[in-house]
Amino acid sequence: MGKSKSVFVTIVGRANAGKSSLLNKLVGEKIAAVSSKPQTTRTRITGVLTRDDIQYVFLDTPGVHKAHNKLGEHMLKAVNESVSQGELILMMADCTKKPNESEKKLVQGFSKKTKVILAINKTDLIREKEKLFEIISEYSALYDFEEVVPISVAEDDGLDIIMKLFEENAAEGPHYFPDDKFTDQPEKVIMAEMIREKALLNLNEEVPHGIAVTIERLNERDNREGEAILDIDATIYCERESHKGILIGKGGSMLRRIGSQAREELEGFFGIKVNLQCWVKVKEDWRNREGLIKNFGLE
Ligand SMILES: Nc1nc2c(ncn2[C@@H]2O[C@H](COP(=O)(O)OP(=O)(O)OP(=O)(O)O)[C@@H](O)[C@H]2O)c(=O)[nH]1
Ligand SMILES: [Mg+2]
Repeated sequence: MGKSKSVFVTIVGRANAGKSSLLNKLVGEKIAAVSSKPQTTRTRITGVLTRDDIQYVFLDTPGVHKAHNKLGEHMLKAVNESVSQGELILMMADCTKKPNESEKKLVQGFSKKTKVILAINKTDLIREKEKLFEIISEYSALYDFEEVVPISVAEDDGLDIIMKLFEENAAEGPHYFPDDKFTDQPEKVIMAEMIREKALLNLNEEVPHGIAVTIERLNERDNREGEAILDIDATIYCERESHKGILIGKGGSMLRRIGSQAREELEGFFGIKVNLQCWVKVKEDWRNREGLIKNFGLE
């Protein structure tokens, strides 16, 4: 064994670039919710990977966007705080999109002493190399990046290159987390996020953005066959009475679908049979109410 080393990598970028997908891939566990809807991630999520003597600590952050409510402002604050603390930043872009205003603002906030690597993701979606070069040069004009690396998280392409760059930036020092730990997310938060992810997957337009999930009760017991079962009671909050109807669906079909997809993932992750009960409640316009944002742990 060599000397103990660690490196902190803050992952930032536009919404939907694939930041959380990358976090999950690098850590090797599904710890962050992923969806095709922008603003999936709402708080900073820590993922940890310990390989031999090096501990990599990845900080996934909400995608930068133009905030339309108080929750959006909290999300951007989480990004700005993470950026100012970061030793090393991995900015993620989407090779099918040109830089937007939020990304321009983001790079302006980078401190001169922080190294920033740019990963241009989703190269699997682009056929002509010319297009990729165009995007690379547009981003390179925005900021003096240490390195620019085209990657595809979906196809596991280029991830070895960025890992190598992280490794080169590891500094001698203690491991900040136990070597077998892979996230700082409490169990209940992981559960709630799995349920929210399934809601995002199944709902459209305004409804998914106004969803919040809380875990009300957890209880482990043995069933009659002596098999361990985890009872989970969850509340899914939405913003309007009309959204509640959509969330429950015809004869409860939508809520059942979300519940059964979530249960399957929960069982796989926690390695135990799960009995999941989901309840739906309305909290009018909660994304603009500080008290509720705080209650949902999104402050
Ligand atoms: N084709 C393709 N899709 C990808 C790739 N990486 C991620 N995606 C998809 O892009 C979408 C967004 O992924 P996320 O990981 O949730 O993106 P994010 O940057 O964390 O988004 P926010 O949390 O909203 O900021 C999902 O549908 C992913 O499956 C990739 O390399 N190729
Ligand atoms: Mg995310």
